[in-house]
Amino acid sequence: MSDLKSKFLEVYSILKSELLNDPAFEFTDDSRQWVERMLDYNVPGGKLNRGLSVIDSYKLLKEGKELTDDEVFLACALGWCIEWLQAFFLVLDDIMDNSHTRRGQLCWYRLPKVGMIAANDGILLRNHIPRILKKHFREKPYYVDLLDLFNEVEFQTTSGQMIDLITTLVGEKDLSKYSLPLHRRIVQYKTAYYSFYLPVACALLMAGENLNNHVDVGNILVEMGIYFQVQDDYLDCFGDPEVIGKIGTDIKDFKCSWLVVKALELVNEEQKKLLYENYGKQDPACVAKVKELYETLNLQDVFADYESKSYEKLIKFIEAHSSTAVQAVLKSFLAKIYQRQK
Ligand code: DMA
Ligand code: MG
Ligand code: MG
Ligand code: MG
Repeated sequence: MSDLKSKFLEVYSILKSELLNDPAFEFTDDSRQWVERMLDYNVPGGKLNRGLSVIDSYKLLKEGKELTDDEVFLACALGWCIEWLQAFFLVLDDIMDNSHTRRGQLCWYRLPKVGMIAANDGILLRNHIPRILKKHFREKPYYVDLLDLFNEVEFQTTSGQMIDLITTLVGEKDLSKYSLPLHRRIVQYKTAYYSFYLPVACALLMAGENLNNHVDVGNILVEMGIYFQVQDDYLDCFGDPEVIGKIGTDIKDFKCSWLVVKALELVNEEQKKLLYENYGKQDPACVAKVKELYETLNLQDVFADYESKSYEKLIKFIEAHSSTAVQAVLKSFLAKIYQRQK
């Protein structure tokens, strides 16, 4: 494990122990154990890309200057706030998407002892973020901006989840409304802001920057986030569940996935009929027919082409940016996700 990652995990233990001894709540042994188990199950088990990116980005913005222990701790704490936010969204997303597994284990709400307590656990995860920020950032000049950033991004993500979910309303299942602009709108809001803009924005605030002066960076990160969610949609169908740690649900959930949008662009009349008849059905035989159609339409190749074109386009955007430190931040982020398998 890299030094940075082990340092990052060390900070998790510290933040967790602070939350488990929060004087604002009189914990009993039972309640403390519940929260500890819930945190360990849902917060640290992912790739940690978002969280680690805060420290990476901050280092690059400091252009090689050695960070103090305090700076490393604070960047890690902000990274963990993003991981907490992600855990909050995922616990609830898995309920709403009726998913089975996440990060190689049963979804939290699927554990017999948990069930719908997971809804409250999700809210608790969300409530931990301002507590971490208050404890460690209250005296910082950028404290208000941090709170505002997390609030804005949470609102954007929740709004994205809302449009993701209302496109699949039972009784109104209509593939003819699925298009690239609708897909783009959904993924921009549900994924790009919290996964890409937020880590870099946290690093910029820590470095004393005003986010209003970095709208261009935000625009590039949103493009990167859209590309990242197209990969997620692709892996939902074509990824290896053993590797991605989750079983895809987009076809049976009638999701406005990039794959179905591309399929709709490429089908002939007969294939279109097959798609309309089988998309969004729980029956595994219907799901299999849709997958077969995706293969007939060579969506793997269509995706590979999209992936390399997106990469080229993003590199061009990045290289047009005036600051080489910012370019380094963005390139490091892109390198982490290009051709990812998980
Ligand atoms: C993810 O959408 C978005 C959020 C805010 C969790 P998704 O349902 O495609 O994610 P996953 O494939 O991880 O369930
Ligand atoms: Mg999901
Ligand atoms: Mg979802
Ligand atoms: Mg997905």
